[in-house]
Amino acid sequence: MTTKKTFYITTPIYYVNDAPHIGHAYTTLACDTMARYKRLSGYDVKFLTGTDEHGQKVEKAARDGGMEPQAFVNKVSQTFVHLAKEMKVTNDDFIRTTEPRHKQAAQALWKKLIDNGQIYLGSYAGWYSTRDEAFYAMSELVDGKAPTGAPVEWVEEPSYFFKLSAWGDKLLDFYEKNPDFIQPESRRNEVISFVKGGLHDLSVSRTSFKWGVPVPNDPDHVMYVWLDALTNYITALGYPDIGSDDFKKFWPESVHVVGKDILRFHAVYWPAFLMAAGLEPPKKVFAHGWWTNEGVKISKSLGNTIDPIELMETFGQDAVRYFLLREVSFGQDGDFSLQSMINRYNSDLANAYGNLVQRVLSFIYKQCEGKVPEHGKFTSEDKTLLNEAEVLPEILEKDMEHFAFHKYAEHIWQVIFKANQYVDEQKPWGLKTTDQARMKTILYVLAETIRKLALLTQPILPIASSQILDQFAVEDRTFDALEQSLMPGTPLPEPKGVFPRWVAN
Ligand code: ME8
Repeated sequence: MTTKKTFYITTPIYYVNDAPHIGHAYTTLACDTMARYKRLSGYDVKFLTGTDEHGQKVEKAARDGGMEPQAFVNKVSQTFVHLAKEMKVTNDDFIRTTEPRHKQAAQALWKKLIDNGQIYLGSYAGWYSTRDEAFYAMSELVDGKAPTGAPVEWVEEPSYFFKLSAWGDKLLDFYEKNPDFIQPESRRNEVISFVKGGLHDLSVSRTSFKWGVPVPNDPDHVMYVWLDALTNYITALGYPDIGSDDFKKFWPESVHVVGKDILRFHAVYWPAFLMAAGLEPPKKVFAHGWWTNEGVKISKSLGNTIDPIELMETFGQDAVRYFLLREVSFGQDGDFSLQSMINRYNSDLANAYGNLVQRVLSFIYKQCEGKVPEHGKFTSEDKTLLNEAEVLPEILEKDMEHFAFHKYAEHIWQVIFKANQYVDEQKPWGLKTTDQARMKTILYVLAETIRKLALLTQPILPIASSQILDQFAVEDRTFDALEQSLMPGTPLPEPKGVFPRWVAN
């Protein structure tokens, strides 16, 4: 029996203090693209997303909305479930931190940390930002605010502490032995210098409000929302049952994709909690950049959040995915503008990809009796194009290894542009009456190139790729099929266009 390679990918679990916006959609789409890519490459994949429902910030949002926290989180978490469905995201599970399975896991992790002598009772006196759900040292404040710009308040309360200060050297050692753990590289350096600066013990419980997982054996305390939230990644694998199938299969083969705002929690606190509990840290944390809207930070108070559902209704799911993944290098900040969305759509999707598929398919349908054409001997131009498509999967594998979604798209589009150029140079329609055999060979080369391209665009453009593959009557759609070729004579359905040009009304 051969065992498949496994791959576990997670999004952050999103706070349910507010409706999802384009930033949340972005992380989820990136993970979905990677999950699809790995499945097509033959991996056994688990893809997790979900919602972070405890803590002071969510409690406050519920009270501001005049609702009990449980009723409020039940309602808002559904907007995240709905978004994932609308985006056709292929998550295997959706975790909510108010579920019994999660409460059980978080409390079990707590008990393990107590048993291992990693948590002690003390009292906290310092600054706290509810917006960031983070404790800040006096020295970190900038003009009386958190370094993120969030307001802080003075908090004094009994609190349990995690002995984070004891984990600095072990973390540095771990980063050194696992140079790919934090990506991109620049972010890794930031984390290393933060840890080198010295770690303080971390307050991991609160007593001034109740909306959280109760601390085992001390009901006056609720667990600090980040200790609760980070545990979600192992709850979904069946923790505390570390002998469960999913835990054995997927831990620690895991990648946490997060925004750069929450890297410290994932790259410092989380591996320290896990090591302290006797568990292995995850394989990788990838921190991507921040989206702005027409150059301005996206925020509810500025009223400039972008609703991903509205955007998908206007442009379609595939176009939104393509734009977000192609427009900026994954890891860098990016700016959303409607005009650049329209430009990308028209130049790359309508004019380049859509047009290539459309003109080749309709020509084959009319001139080759609706069947995959026979081909003769290939010329050197034919071989060049066929070869471009043949070597592409290897290039793309490297791109995906580095989470370089923008490069993945760019490399595919280079071949799409070459295929369009080949059509223009070979002029198959001009051969209709003079050299049918050559015309068919050209069309075969194009059809086979498009088949490969459509297999490879599946992770970024799942809907259009599937429509294109339908039109070439392709059955096997895994990346194994990249090794095969179209069978001449295969009947094809009547072609339908993909990506019509976007014209503003
Ligand atoms: O931090 N650009 O939840 P959250 C890019 N519950 N990505 C953005 C973005 C933007 N403008 N805005 C949000 C939390 N994001 C915690 C996580 S995990 C154990 C707990 C994305 O609702 C990005 O992935 O504030 C960021 O890290 C995440 O949403 C923050 O979501």
